[in-house]
Amino acid sequence: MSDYRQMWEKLGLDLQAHDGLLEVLPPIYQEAILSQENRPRGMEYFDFVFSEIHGLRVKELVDHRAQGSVVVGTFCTYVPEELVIAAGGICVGLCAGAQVAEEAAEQYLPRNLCALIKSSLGFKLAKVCPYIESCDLLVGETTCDGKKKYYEILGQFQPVHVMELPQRKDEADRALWRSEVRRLAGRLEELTGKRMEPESLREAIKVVNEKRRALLRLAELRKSDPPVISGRDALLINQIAFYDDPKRLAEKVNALCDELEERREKGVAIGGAHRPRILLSGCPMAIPNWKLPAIIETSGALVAMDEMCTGIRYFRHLVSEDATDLEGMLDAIADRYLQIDCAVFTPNRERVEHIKELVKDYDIDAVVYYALQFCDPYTVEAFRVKQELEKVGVPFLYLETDYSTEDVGQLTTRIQALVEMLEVGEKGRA
Ligand code: BJ8
Repeated sequence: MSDYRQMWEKLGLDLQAHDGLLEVLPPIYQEAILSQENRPRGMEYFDFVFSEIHGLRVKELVDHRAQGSVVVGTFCTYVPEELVIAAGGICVGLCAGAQVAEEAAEQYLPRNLCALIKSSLGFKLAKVCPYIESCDLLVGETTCDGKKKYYEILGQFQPVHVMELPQRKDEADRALWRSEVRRLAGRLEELTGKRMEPESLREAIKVVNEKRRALLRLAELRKSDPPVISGRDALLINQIAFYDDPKRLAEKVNALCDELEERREKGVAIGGAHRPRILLSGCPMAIPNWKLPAIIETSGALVAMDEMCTGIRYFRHLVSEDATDLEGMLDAIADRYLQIDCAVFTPNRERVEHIKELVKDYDIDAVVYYALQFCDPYTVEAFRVKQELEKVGVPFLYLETDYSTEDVGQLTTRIQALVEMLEVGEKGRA
């Protein structure tokens, strides 16, 4: 990593603060990820990508820009990465998953705001994120109120384009969203000085769909029992999918899936617990937020699936590849993204139905609901999810937390109690 100091300096990072950040990451990674037993060989690539998190990939962004192309940063799965790729750009997810410069962020933001937003601003203010500093444009969206207002502040530091995301899915909303997708395409054309060509957009749709297909293939393999991959490793891959090169990522995920299929055939399972099988549902978990999955998987359970934006919500729907002209492709992109069932929508029946489907498909023993403190959409929607799961007799554990480690003991106690309860139930049925 030391070879990159000049690059970081040029990007305007605070080298001392950045050194501090790079020192704390390896031990967290060791404890949450590398300590697992019998991981698939294919995880080596993702370990390498993580080890180079502020190195090689950032260098690729810098080189890309040196050739006259752009880098665009996003904070939400509603922002269509196809458009960025079609504009010849690289799209990187910027959500942050660690407590950084909280006090500095609280100069701009209220204390009672979710950790994800506070931490994203913290990384910017502390000048420790080479990704955000590499961006020519940040694309925000009107999802929750906190983010909406946060983008106004972020706009004081860097160019920000905000997409107006409707909160319902009626025809008028679809029309608005389709026009917003075109407005973003226009903004990217302005940024690059080039028209968006149908061939580039067609290719971009294919590239992102291929990434989604690979992630879906991996998700399918998580149905295996005994499990061939842990929830933590699957989460790491999903987190990396937000910033790695999409073609390379798809290739590596597919190679890993070949290995996992072989493992399944031979009955080779991961070390650690295989049951109870947990569905994690709720807010996204950005790198390096592995707190909850690590607690669950060291408490004798397995995270078999994640119903979150750093899980299946990110890649579940594909963009239709049927359209032949630019307008048709833009509509297909808008329609695909409007299918996402984030809790900011009302009504949001699809999400509850999807959770119930996942419970069946992944042979889930209990749902652990992960809400970031002060996140209104997900904390409020938890009630509906609980109600519906109770009707079908699925155990539900609601956990509200943030990025600190102060509540690890308390969370562990609650998760262990759930695991014990499920194990007793299992014995009772046997
Ligand atoms: S599509 S989940 S990435 S909005 S946790 S900032 S909602 S207060 S992250 Fe999200 Fe897009 Fe939805 Fe996904 Fe607000 Fe809640 Fe914070 Fe959140």
